[in-house]
Amino acid sequence: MSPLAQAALPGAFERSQSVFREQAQIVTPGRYHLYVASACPWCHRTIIVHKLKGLEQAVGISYLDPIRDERGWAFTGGRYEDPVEGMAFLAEAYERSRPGYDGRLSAPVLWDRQEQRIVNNESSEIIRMFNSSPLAGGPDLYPEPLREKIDAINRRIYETVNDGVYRCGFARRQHAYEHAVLALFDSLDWLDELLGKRRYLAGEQPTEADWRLFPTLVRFDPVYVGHFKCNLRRLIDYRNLWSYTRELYQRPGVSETVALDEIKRHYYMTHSSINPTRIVPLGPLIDFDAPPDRTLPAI
Ligand SMILES: N[C@@H](CCC(=O)N[C@@H](CS)C(=O)NCC(=O)O)C(=O)O
Repeated sequence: MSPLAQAALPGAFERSQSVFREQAQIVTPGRYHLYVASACPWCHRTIIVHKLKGLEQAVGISYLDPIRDERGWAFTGGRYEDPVEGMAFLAEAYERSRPGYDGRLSAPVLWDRQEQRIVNNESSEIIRMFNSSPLAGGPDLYPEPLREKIDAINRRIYETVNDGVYRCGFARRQHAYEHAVLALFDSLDWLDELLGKRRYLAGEQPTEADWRLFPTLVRFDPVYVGHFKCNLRRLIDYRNLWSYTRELYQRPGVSETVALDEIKRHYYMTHSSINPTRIVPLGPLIDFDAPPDRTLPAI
């Protein structure tokens, strides 16, 4: 079913579009700054690509507190500080960019320090800007010959998996929930089969398609199975998909981008309509460092 048809279901969750969509060429070191919450899966993909492309010196990062209240994402001190602009809330970035702005205050945000405004708040576009920056190193995550394939994979994964888990968790009617859960697990079954044949989604090397999927997979058993009722199966029940998740986790630089404690506290303590007690479960015990055990056909 198309997103339009899904959105038309009574009680279905509908994500609104990001509104700052400018494309910037990241050519001047220090000009752009990334505001993220490690807990958020959309931010997580930008953090991973920033790291894999070696942009630490060129683009600074400030981290937001994982617990969000009605004032939105905040810098609460300590690890969650904005030394660059001295903001206390991410709302200030939106207000400074567009005075009177009253839309969603979402993270991630790519901020232009020179112009003092938000350039872009759409993670899928921020990772493309990082990937193509002349200041970046590392592998090309969106290689020309694979673009069509990557786009097609991204489309299905976005609708049914990345956003799919939210469509399960935030559905307000039984039918909308069931529709989203079935589409989600249909895609996980497809991915498990695909990853029995291919090392990564688009071939032998990871591309942005893998790094867009990974943040959802890493949150799956700790959060989505329980909190969002995505519980037909667990990630660890899918042999290939679970091994693939560990393989990505164990690649250099990746594990340090995964803040499991923040992830759990964010979801369980921020969505009080789903979890009014705000109690954060202790489990599950899950070992992302366990050795991979996929058997792939020789190429
Ligand atoms: N399409 C956006 C979605 C970003 C998004 O929804 N972020 C969530 C955090 S997981 C957020 O900031 N929500 C707060 C709000 O919407 O007020 C992207 O991929 O960048």
